[in-house]
Amino acid sequence: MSKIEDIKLMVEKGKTKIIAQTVNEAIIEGIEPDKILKVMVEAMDIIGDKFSSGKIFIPEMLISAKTMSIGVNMIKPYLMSDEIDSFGTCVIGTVTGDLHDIGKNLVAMMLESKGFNIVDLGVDVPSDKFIEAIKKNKNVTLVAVSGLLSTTMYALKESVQKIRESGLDGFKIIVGGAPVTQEFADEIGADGFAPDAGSAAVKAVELVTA
Ligand code: B1M
Repeated sequence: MSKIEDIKLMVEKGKTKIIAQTVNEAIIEGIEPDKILKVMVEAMDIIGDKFSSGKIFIPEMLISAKTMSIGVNMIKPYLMSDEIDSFGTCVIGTVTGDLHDIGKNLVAMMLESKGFNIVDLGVDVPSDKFIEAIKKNKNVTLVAVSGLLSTTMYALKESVQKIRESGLDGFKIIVGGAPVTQEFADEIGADGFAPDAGSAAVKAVELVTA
């Protein structure tokens, strides 16, 4: 089995102890970090499908998520670019009621690589915490809100609404996450939407430089 297939299987099986070494070996062999990220995301999709069909349960999902996070940390230095433009501060978090953070972490990483200073509020973030962070931090140009569950899409809507109602300005709001679409982002009044971490970074720069 090839190294890349090994990595996919390790994320799927939750091999937390050996993933770092295998990813490192893959990088040394010259496998593109983008390719490593791609197979890890594919493994998480398999995990999601297995969960949906009752073949695995929460603990297995958690251990796969932990394995992927270790793998992402290993490739992080290779995904970061040397761009030095500063686009100000981005306040980022996953909405209230939602504990998924891998996608949000990837978005934060890509934004940082573009030159945003990142204030990561973590997961399960209520709208008032976003507002507090916008007030507390200097030069907030972007607020990035992630939501992974259909049931937390309402929280995304509420977050955008509450941030707008706070009367604070000078920043753009970008939303994303598996159930989110451009149509939904428009409907809830977000300034931007992106389907994945790479395009989120491109969209973010476009929004703050418009
Ligand atoms: Co959960 N979970 N989970 N889970 N989980 C999903 C999302 C699910 C699709 C699985 C399934 O049933 N097939 C399903 C949601 C169904 C739905 O609502 N439509 C689901 C469910 C149901 C649940 C629970 C409700 C299960 C339960 O308790 N019965 C529960 C909810 C807990 C809660 O949040 N309150 C739950 C719990 C968990 C764990 C905690 C066990 C764990 C998360 C651990 C962690 O994140 N640290 C987990 C996991 C691992 C998953 C799957 C398997 C993987 C998620 C992931 O990390 N994907 C997931 C199935 C799947 O995704 N196929 C699933 C990889 C990641 C890179 O992709 O997060 O989509 P993603 O991020 C992408 C894009 O969406 C986008 O860019 C990212 C990278 O390209 N993106 C943005 C994300 N945020 C963005 C923000 C942007 C722009 C783009 O701008 C701001």
